[in-house]
Amino acid sequence: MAPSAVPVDGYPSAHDEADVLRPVKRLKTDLTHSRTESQLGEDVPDAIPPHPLGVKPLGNAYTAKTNLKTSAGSFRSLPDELLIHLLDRLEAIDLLKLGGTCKALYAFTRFEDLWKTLFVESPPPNFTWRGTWRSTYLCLPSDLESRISCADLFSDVLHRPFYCAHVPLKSYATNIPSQNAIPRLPDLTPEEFSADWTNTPFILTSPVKQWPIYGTWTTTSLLRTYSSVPFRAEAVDWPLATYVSYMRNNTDESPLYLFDRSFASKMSLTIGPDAPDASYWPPSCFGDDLFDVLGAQRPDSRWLIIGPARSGSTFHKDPNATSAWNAVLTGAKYWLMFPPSVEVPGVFVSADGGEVTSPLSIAEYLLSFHALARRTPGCREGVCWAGEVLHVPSGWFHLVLNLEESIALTGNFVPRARVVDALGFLRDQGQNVSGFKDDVKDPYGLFVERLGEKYPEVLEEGLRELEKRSKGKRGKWEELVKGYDADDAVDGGFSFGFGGDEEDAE
Ligand SMILES: O=C(O)CCC(=O)C(=O)O
Ligand SMILES: [Fe+2]
Repeated sequence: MAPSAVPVDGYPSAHDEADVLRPVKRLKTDLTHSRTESQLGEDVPDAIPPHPLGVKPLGNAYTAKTNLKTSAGSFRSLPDELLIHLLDRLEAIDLLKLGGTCKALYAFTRFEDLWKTLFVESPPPNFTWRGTWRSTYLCLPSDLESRISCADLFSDVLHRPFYCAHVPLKSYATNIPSQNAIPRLPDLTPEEFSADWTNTPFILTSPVKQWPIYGTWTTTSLLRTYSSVPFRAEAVDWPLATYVSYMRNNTDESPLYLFDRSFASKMSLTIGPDAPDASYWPPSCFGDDLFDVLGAQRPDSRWLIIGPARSGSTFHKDPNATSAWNAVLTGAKYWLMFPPSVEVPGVFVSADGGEVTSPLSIAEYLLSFHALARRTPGCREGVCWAGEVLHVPSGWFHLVLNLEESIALTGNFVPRARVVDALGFLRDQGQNVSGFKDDVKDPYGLFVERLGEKYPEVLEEGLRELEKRSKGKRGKWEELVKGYDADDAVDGGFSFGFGGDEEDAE
């Protein structure tokens, strides 16, 4: 289903947006010094523009004299969520026709997510990004894009994503309580990291500044060399030039995030630490990466990350209990983190702890849960500025918000002191193990075998520790059910006990 070249949507043009890239309003990026909160730049509360079609939040319907939805024929009685769900099944031509029947359906059929779905399902060949999914999908010059006022339409389903796409977010990264602040250090030695820091988030302020690519990689410089190279951004593979024009001119609540695992070959990069012409190398304090023993069978472990302000990563843990480092080359990232043992407000984890559901966008999460998250014991927060690298310990939950347009590199690894986590995850959470190719039938067995060949003492120590942990868990369970009496249970008189008198006396 390829869209025709210039379909017009039946409404006169009321809007005249130039079909060119908007010049980017960029904050000055200081590549050499750490910056402070006050340098985050303006992000003022009155920066939210009116909805382009004048749609208002649902609550306003209760005092309004007219409501456009009431003239939407049989559609008037459908809840907005259901209406969007139905519209999501329609082809472009049907959306266009339906949108021509009344103002309410005009507004609903203009909903950007509908057009994003159509675009992802069948992108027009040789398209140009035109600022919205709809005009891009329809190859519609912006001056033919209509803007009919729908000021008497009240819908949270239509208004909320628009609000979330514009509500200022930078303030969430300010006034971090001192007990939450992620420690900032110039650097660490491998010994210091291994002894004290493998389970603690921290920000290193110096190692990245030695990388040859630091200070030379900017969006503009990358465009000079790689503009036609396709990179993966979620569901699409776009030439860098297309992604950058999208990144600089979109109003998505959750902007597409360039997250490419094959960037090194696409960009012909050499990665250190040993290569003399390396473009960059993992910061040395992280020491040996034990997943290296998996060779060609290791899951992907490095990514190039590019995104506009407001893009980022919703709450997750990194795969296979790996740790990670994340180096910011340009821009700044706000990190919100929790240790594995903490129940993160607004995040629901499957019973086996493997699957994380956070259906909320970053903006929605921050609006609804940030205050509570900040008060939750264990919460860690920090801003990682250009030239700095943040450590994500194995098993820690993290949400990341780009405070500015950012370029970053990340690497996942298994440090010696956390090998037990990777062993335990591969052994016990098979259904959540990810990233191994299909021909690897037994990731745990493979890791044990390869680790044993190269680092037998590390394997031995890891397995010993794993056994201790498993016993610990069993021990806790046995202690917990100590007061359980099978006969009582049959009678329905089950109760947990907290140990007998003898234990109390001990
Ligand atoms: O830069 C980001 O959005 C965060 C990426 C991430 O989750 C990581 O490096 O572990
Ligand atoms: Fe991550």
